[in-house]
Amino acid sequence: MELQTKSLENRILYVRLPCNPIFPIGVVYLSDHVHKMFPSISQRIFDLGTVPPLDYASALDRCIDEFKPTLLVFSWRDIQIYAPVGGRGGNPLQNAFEFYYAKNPLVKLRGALGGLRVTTAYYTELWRNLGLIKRGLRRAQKYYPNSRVVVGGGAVSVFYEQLGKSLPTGTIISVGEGETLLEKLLSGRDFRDERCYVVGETQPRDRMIHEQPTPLEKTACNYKYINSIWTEFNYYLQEEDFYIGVQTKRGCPHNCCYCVYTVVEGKQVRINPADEVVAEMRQLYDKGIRKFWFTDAQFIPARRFIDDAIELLQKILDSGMTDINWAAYIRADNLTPQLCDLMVKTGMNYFEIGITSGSQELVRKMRMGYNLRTVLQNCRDLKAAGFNDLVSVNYSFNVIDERPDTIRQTIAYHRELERIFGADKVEPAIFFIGLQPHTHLEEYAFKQGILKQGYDPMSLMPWTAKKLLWNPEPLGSFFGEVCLQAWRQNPNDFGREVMKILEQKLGCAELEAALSAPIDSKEKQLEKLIAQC
Ligand code: B12
Ligand code: SF4
Repeated sequence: MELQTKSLENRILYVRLPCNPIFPIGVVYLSDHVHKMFPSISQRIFDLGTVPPLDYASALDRCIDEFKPTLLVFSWRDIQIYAPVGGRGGNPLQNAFEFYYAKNPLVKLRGALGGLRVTTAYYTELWRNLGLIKRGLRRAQKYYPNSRVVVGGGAVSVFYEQLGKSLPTGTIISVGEGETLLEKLLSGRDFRDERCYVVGETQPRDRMIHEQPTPLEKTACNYKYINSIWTEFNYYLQEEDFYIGVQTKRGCPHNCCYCVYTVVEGKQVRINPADEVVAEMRQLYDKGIRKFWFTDAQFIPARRFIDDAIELLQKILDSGMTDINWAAYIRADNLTPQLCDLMVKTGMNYFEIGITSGSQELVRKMRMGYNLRTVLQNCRDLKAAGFNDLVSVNYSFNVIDERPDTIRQTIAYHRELERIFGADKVEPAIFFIGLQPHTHLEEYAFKQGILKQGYDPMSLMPWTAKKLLWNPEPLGSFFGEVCLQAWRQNPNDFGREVMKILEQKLGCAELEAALSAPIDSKEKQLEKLIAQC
């Protein structure tokens, strides 16, 4: 039954703000949900991820002139990226490290110039996106003076408190999933109990991001409908290498000290019914899609969700979609031989394990809840089940209490993963943790006096960025130099080169040392300090 809308004239335009062409699953799910609740509302999706930069403004104008929306839903995916990847203005990590740590003044200068370029690109993008939101609203108000704007998406969820300062009065700023907010807004109900606030009218509630999202039973997205409101949908169907997003659950129960997913999505894991997930994949499959990314914060968040993963994979297999590939973030401590077997049979050809360190002691200090011995055993099971594809293992050195011993342990651990999967199959992805608001790491940084309350987490000014790009001394300069050496020697295989240099400089521990982590009194004190955060 259709819910009553406040105004029957609602015309909703979903604008995915400029972004690398990752499938815009967020706006697809939102528009699908709204259509299921209010089938008579007109909707359109406009994805700036498929538009060349010089045309952003004019293409947005054209779309608004044509569609004349009463409600603009802007979806903003990413703002801040600290990883060893080529960003839009160059490699942000490399530039930052050249600027902070290079001994050679010319390299330092290059880093400064590169950093300036990245910083300029960052602020240009930020202001450009804010400008697009304001421009879109002004344009829409020419047709309907009461047109409103709502903004949400991954980037907004992280920086919701800061963004309010730069958006027009009346903008609704949303944290996390937006389905129920839109539903309430469209039916004229009070929506302020959702995780949102209205610029100029309300302030974000204290710890709003920690509030639980409203429960929602997800059904298969109706792609026939999506196709009818999104002319550029085919863009993502043409290239074979796109992994199309499919969400199988929401939420993560863990507490990893640097992670904000667990608050954005909430700690309560909500499983989408397996039949609905398969029905959604089937529609994409029938359109020729063969690659899927399960966009869950974690595909198997804890052992108690193993049966759900088994049910889903078994149903995918039974559906006859046997020539697909899929990828996901996998907590590899939650595998069983049966699950491994199904993962291989259903075509998992890439996964990311975010263990962050190969030292059990540090993994525990970061509150990650991983047992590294179990991870190794499960990886052996996966290999035995026939997995012969790529694994990306995320390491972030220097997070909490790193020292030469723990680095040696991480090397030992990584070498063991290489023995299991093959050195060419295990890709060490060296991330430096971008310190994010609302995480335990942020609290820890306050307690340690590294950050002051009221700092701007969106700032990319060198003095703030150095703190947010977590790499504190005494090991900070050492890692800086190791990374610079790796970029010099082998920029195309950065992660493996970092591991090689670290091993040359520090050696490799016995594997057993990496896996066992006796708690000493100093550690107890540190854990107490983190626990207080
Ligand atoms: C899966 C994932 C990936 C996958 C994506 C695979 C794929 N093919 O889709 C991979 C691993 C490739 C990836 C890569 C990156 N990612 Co990522 N990724 C995620 C993750 C875990 C889920 C995103 C997702 O698709 N969720 C499912 C969909 C349905 O949700 P959604 O898009 O967020 O939309 C919902 C809500 O946001 C909301 N919503 C969305 N828009 C709007 C608009 C309005 C008005 C409203 C009300 C609501 C609303 O409602 C939607 C439906 O519920 C998030 C973290 C998280 N837990 O959210 C990070 C996240 C989106 N990624 C992020 C980043 C930074 C990146 C990288 C840039 C990292 C890097 N340095 O390399 C790269 C980008 C690579 C590139 N090529 O540009 C950040 C972005 C924020 C930021 N820091 O700026 C996030 C939020 C993680 C974080 N906290 O830092 N990522
Ligand atoms: S890092 Fe992964 S396991 Fe840890 S809280 Fe975040 S999503 Fe969950």
